[in-house]
Amino acid sequence: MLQRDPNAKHPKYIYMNRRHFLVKAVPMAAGAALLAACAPTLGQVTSPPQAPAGTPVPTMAPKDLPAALAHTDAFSNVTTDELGDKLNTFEQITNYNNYYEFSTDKEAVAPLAKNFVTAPWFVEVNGLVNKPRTFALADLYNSFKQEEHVYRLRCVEAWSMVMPWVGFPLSDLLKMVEPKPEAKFVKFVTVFDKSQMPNQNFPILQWPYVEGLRLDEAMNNLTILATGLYGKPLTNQQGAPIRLVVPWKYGFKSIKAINQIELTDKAPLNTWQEAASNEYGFYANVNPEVDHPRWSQATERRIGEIGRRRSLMFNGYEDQVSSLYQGLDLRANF
Ligand SMILES: Nc1nc2c(c(=O)[nH]1)N[C@H]1C(S)=C(S)[C@@H](COP(=O)(O)O)O[C@H]1N2
Ligand SMILES: [Mo]
Repeated sequence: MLQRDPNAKHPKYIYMNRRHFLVKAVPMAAGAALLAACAPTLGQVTSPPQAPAGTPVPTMAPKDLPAALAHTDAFSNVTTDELGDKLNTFEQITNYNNYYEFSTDKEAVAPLAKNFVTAPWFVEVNGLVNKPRTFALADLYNSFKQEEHVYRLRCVEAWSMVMPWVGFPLSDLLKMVEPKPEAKFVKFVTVFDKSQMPNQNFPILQWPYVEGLRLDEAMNNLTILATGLYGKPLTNQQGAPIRLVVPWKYGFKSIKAINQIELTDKAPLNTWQEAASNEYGFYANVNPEVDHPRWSQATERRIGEIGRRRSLMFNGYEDQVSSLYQGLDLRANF
């Protein structure tokens, strides 16, 4: 399995698990089949949702986001977050990315994702809802008010940035599809497109990338679907055309390039949990008191700063989210 190494510029691959070792050793097509066979819960191969028959092809391309934002306060020219921390620059944010579908080298993601085609794009929302619906990107731009949300992003590898996202509360979308009473979790899936995402041809992680939230976490005001950054449409390396941002959780929860959202009654097995369940859990709340088995989570490196700063409980969003976890053992539910 792939192990993260927070100190390495180029992460190391350490194959410790026999199943993954075998997968790596066999030819690609067979490897993919073996992976699917070994993991029936996640092995289901999905292709990008197509437009339902009769749906007009959307005319709005990602470059038209600025038009959709014309009547909103898309970028307010703020320079800090609510704690007074300076925003990271557009250049910093878009040239240091975790996006394993393209590369495990953070600085190689941007050039490799440059030509990723994001139009047309559809997001299928289904599962335990009264009104399942496939949204074209233009529907998502136009149906929901796009606003600026300045959030800190804290990676599980102990680096962080401050980012001015553009997006809308996930709760707006969920209310529209009407979750059924049995719905307790939300599962998110990244597009599966081996022709465009080179590493999806290799068993580095289990593809497509999957994430999950409890429904109440998904409904929290802080949880957004992001469509832009610094008042512009998302760049490909940031997860264009639409990605999740959950600022009080480690960055791996903020799944990129989403094309499926499913309401479920069981906690989805997220990709990093599947890769190493002793190291990455379902909750992944930022918690300086619970270390990663291989490194401390007490401090972090803010990109652009010298030295380290102390990490904050729930990444500094304790007031807004601690009530979600009342009575939960945060050490056991890491
Ligand atoms: N599909 C997908 N989503 C992903 C990842 C990934 O590899 N694939 N990496 C995650 C991790 S570990 C982090 S820290 C954030 C990084 O987001 P950024 O590149 O916009 O800073 O994206 C998350 N979302
Ligand atoms: Mo991360």
